[in-house]
Amino acid sequence: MLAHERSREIFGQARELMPGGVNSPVRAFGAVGGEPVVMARGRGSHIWDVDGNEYIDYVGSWGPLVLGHAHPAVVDVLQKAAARGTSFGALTELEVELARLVCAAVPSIERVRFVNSGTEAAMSALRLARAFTGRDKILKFEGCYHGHADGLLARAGSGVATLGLPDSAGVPASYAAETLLAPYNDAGAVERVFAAHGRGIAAVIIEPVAANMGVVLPEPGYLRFLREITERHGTLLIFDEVITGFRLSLGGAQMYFGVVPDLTCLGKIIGGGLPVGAYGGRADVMALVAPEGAMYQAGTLSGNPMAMAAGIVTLRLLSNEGMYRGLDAMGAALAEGLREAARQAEAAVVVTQLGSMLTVFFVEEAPRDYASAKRADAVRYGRFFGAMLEAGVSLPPSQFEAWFVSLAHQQADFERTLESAEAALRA
Ligand code: KE4
Repeated sequence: MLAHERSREIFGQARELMPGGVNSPVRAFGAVGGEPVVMARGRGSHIWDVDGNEYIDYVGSWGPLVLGHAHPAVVDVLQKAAARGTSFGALTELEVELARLVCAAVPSIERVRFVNSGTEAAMSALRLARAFTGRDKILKFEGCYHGHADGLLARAGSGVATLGLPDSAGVPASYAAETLLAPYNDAGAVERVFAAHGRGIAAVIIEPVAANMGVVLPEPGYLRFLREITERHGTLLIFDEVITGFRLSLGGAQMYFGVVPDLTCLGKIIGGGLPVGAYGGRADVMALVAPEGAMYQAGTLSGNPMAMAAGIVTLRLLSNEGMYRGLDAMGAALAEGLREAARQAEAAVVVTQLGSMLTVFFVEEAPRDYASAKRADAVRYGRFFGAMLEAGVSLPPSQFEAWFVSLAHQQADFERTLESAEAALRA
């Protein structure tokens, strides 16, 4: 058994000071049982907890660390940026540089605004869509998570799904009433929503590859269908690429699938591990954003030099030839290895994977939406999680999240992961 005395001591203090002892619910291990492990440092594909235990890490800070922990180039630019001053509340050249990289890479983005989280990006994109169309309703999909803005917590994924919360307390019914819902991958349901509300829908927002109910892929033609039905109704299509942006390709899921939305939300990777978010898209839509237009959105640390510097070096490294081929190959090999481990252990699991993100579902067949994902046996996932942690492999503490492979992961990591997975699945 790994020693966790120091973790236990620190978590005890944390619980007295912060709700659940954490600053984001999923970190509390509520869905997998036991007490959270307190982490101390990371390097490459490995992290160490406060008791000195070492883990192969597949959480990757929930997506940002596609280069791995403490990448030397990222640490170097951050040290230099900090020494020049961490924030000015004024335009800096770094914002221009990161904006140029984002606009050049993401097909839908002609103009971009940086904010400090994915939540802010999605919240602002929806306000912008309402400003542009003059309409109030939005359509989101069950099991998708777009951050914790009031109107977006209806049957959300991620921590809301993990904790089995119906939605969130504190959201006025009037806000929730403006949010329409449909199951993922169900074109008929979307047709019916538009038949009932068509001209009143400002935006459809979707994770083009769902990752907050576990990784669930869009069925062939589904994204194209959403592009067409929104165009027909003058509704804006918003891709929430906070996870998939710069994860699935330099142009995200929209480049991978060849479907271009009107607006895109970004986060995670573009900040290189620092707090960041962004929303961007058609120039005529972005022209409504203050101070150019009448849709207000602001932020003290928006575009701050530290996040910009880390984002720039990260995107530059990702734009090198072969980076995504490498990430995709590792993701596919790990997924196939996990399927083989499950066959050897005669365990009923399904591994869904795209690029360097995957989920091990404790179900009989691959989920296609939230209802089918929720059939997964979260208790068995919890036991699997605990056995893997004990073996020195850190997985997301929820059945409804994604594993992330980074460019820092090595063959030795995968071998140890697969051995541990077969043993854990046998048990
Ligand atoms: P943040 O506000 O957490 O930066 O981004 C919200 C968000 C928006 N859109 C998508 C598709 C997201 O996945 C997220 C945040 N993801 C979760 C886990 N999948 C962050 C982890 C957490 O909540 O602790």
